[in-house]
Amino acid sequence: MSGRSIVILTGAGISKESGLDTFRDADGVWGRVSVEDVATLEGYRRDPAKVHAFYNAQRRLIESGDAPPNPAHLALARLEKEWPGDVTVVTQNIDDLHEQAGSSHILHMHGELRKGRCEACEGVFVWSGDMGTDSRCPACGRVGSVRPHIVWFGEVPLDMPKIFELLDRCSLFLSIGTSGNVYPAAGFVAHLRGKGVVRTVELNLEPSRGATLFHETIYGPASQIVPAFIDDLLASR
Ligand code: BV8
Repeated sequence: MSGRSIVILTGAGISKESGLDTFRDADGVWGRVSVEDVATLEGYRRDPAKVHAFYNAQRRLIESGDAPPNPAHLALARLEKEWPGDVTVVTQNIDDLHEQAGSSHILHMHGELRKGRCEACEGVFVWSGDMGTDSRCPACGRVGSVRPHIVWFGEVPLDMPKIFELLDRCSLFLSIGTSGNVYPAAGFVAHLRGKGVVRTVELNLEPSRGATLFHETIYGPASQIVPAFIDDLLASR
């Protein structure tokens, strides 16, 4: 199996032990705020200030350093460095904990908290600090057209052609910290079942909606089960 490429899908569960809330757990985000209000274009059009405030609070938290990468993020960065083949993290997460941990081959299919996008010139740019309806686009200078570079429900995820190209040539697919509720990410494992040659492994706190589709499943806190799995994988290379 050595020298073959690996694709790793991550979700909010990998960042939970870093202090970032998941979405659908009992103490999750969607229990406190309405998806329609803050994670849809319609909600943004209805009340942009509310949506900016929602993401500004999350951006402040990751910029504060109070939510550092945990051993699961660090283990994936180690795998990228030591595995004799390509390792790509395809994350649903909008935080930058994979980057902070040292991973460099990362695709943020749902966008990034630390980027903004201009609805006028379509420029995408790094953004730190709060964003608001009075923010100016650093590319075209317009005020009021800057939005979070985040994929809301009903919007097209980023890098899909690249993601499917990587899935179609990988020999190992890991799914870490995701409940398998959101498509198209939740459909990746089903896409791979027809491929035969791919080993698929779910590493999560509890079975996801797609658990039965995986060849192997390992349950427990990511900061414990992911480093252990990566150690075994590297020992077997
Ligand atoms: C699209 C950005 C078309 C905002 C997000 C097919 C069927 C049904 C519906 C659809 C479908 N196709 C499309 C849809 C509609 C929709 C969808 O999937 N709806 C669902 C809810 C039914 N999808 C879309 O609209 C997508 N767009 O499909 O366009 C298209 C498709 C393909 C190609 C071209 C075009 C856009 C979806 C993106 C929406 N934006 N986020 C923000 O982040 O604020 S989604 C949001 O959910 C986050 O990105 C989050 O990451 C993602 C998934 O959630 P999870 O990460 O899994 O988090 P969750 O809380 O659910 O689970 C956490 C897990 O961790 C749990 O299992 C828990 O047990 C575990 N855990 C907890 N603690 C730990 C742990 N694990 C390990 N250790 C721990 N310590």
